[in-house]
Amino acid sequence: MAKEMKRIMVTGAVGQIGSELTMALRDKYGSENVLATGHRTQPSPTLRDSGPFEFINVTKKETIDEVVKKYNIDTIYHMSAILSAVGEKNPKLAWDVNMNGTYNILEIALEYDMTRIFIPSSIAAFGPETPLDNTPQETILRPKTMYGVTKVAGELLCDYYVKRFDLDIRGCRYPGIISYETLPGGGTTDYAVAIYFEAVKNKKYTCFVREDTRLPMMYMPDCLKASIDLMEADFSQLKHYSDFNLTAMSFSAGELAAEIKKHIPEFTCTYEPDFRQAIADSWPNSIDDSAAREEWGWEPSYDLAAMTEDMLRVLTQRHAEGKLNY
Ligand code: AKB
Repeated sequence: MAKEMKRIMVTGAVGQIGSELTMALRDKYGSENVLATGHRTQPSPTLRDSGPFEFINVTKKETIDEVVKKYNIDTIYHMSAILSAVGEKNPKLAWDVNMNGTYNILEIALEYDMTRIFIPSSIAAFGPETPLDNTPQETILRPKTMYGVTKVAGELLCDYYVKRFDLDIRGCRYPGIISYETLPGGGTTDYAVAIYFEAVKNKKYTCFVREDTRLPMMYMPDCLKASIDLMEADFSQLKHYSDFNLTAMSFSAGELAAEIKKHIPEFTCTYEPDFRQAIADSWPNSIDDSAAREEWGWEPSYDLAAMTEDMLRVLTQRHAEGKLNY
């Protein structure tokens, strides 16, 4: 009989995914049962006032230990990470936060005999030798970024703790995540978020990857659904644990700009690739996520058209009210 998730902690709760995931978990499991934790960035008033919040440093195990004890935590969503672009600028920091942070979370999970742990991976686990189209679940994992290296090592470490220590750990390879609430910090897929904000604000955008750059992507509501559904799945039915391929759509930067233009005809996009082009080129065009569909019933709701309509509806309204924080 699976143990219940009663007291949840989210690390990286001030980040792009963590901030919205915390609110979704508070809605589902009760605000007082979901502890949001961040490093240095101040939480938004919504995050801070809707439930408990603490500052921790995932590279310092004693700071995790303290809040786990204080709040009697039995479940962790470990969302804090240094993303691909920042990781290339500061590989040492990426290793420290992503590897030592993950190791500390796993050791804490072991010490406190935790119910369940979620540790996401990313399409960054793949590399240029991986088949780029419809990338299979089981495939070559030879990333060329430090972020990717830590994601592959993280997947292996999680599987080790499942097999060796009987822990319940789950995770998926997130594609680029698009959202309007909290801006992403330092990833390669950030252009697919920035383009919407710039289109609404300035009617033009200079994209840092080429027009034909195609990557797997997902809208935030699907990302939240996937993260919560995977944690709710029957562990005994899973054949994979922490490395599920996951996707909702794939589009090129040019196709994204064309979709926005359908709503904002005067919008123009120019392309000035920088160092992030090489990272994008080393990642898949599209993903085969049939293992996630078969093992825990994954099915996305948003495609490019539906996501664009929703993103522009919200951002346009915020802009009109003078509330577009960008
Ligand atoms: C990044 O671009 O680094 C992230 C990711 C795909 O994991 N958004």
